[in-house]
Amino acid sequence: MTNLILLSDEVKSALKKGKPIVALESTIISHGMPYPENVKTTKKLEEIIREEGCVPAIVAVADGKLHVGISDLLLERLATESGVLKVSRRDMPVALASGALGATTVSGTLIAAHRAGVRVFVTGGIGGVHRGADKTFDISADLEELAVSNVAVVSAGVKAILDLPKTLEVLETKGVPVVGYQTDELPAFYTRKSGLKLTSRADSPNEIASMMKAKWGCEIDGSILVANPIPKEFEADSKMINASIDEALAMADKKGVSGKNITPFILAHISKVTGGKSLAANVALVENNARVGAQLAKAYSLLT
Ligand code: PSU
Ligand code: MN
Repeated sequence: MTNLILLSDEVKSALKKGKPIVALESTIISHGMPYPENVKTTKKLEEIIREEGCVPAIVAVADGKLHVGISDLLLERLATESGVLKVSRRDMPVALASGALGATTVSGTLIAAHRAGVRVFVTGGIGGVHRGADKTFDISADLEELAVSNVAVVSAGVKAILDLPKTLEVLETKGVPVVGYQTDELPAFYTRKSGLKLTSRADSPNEIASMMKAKWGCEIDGSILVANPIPKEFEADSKMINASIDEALAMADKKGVSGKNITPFILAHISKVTGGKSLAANVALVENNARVGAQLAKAYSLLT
């Protein structure tokens, strides 16, 4: 593997011993949550993953390297510094060559996890086809990377800031199975239901692990997207969430926010409008994803 990808000692040793590893993205730290909730939540995710017997591996760009597993100091920098780059596949060469500090999106994190041989990645929600994409052509690079990375991604579905039916269509085209975890429906991030039926469901981590083994065993490259609904007790009120999404989208439009800035802008605005209620839901759902992701990594390591 290239020396541009730097594995922490812990990740290196886990890979050698066949100990299960769970990758985590860093855009959620730098651009998805405010300080100090971002550090607190990340520490909690790492704790959950360790409790389940796995090694957590945060992915980020720093000092010209793509890191898999980072120090507490680097986590603190990602959480507090301003001007941290948001790194998708497009931004990776620029971020690496400049030596800047960069937070990896789902697509940037998949690039690292795939190459390092980390087969499970936990996040909140993936990027997808934006509403109005027929005019803007705004489709997240996450979908392209899911198509080619041999990594299962555990998410709480797709956030309703996006066009959910179009996102499912593109995932089908790209050959990415979306597996409902203990559900038949695509969850909508803050809420458990979107009204969109999925074509596959799994009720245990072992079932998903078998799908991973089957897919990659047939040399079909690409991800399996696990859609794990937010626990009922943390579900947000869908009326409040939808109203705040509409308001955030209108504000982004009015201010002319576009490109890579639009998703962070909308997330921050929703959090502001809901008085932190959306943030609480966000924290709860990623923690839930970390638990399921770690169980999946364990199940997969026992199968292979
Ligand atoms: N969706 C969320 N929360 C997030 C993101 C998406 O609900 O934090 C972040 C992820 O890092 C994702 C990125 O990969 O936004 C997608 O950005 P874009 O829409 O610019 O592709
Ligand atoms: Mn975009």
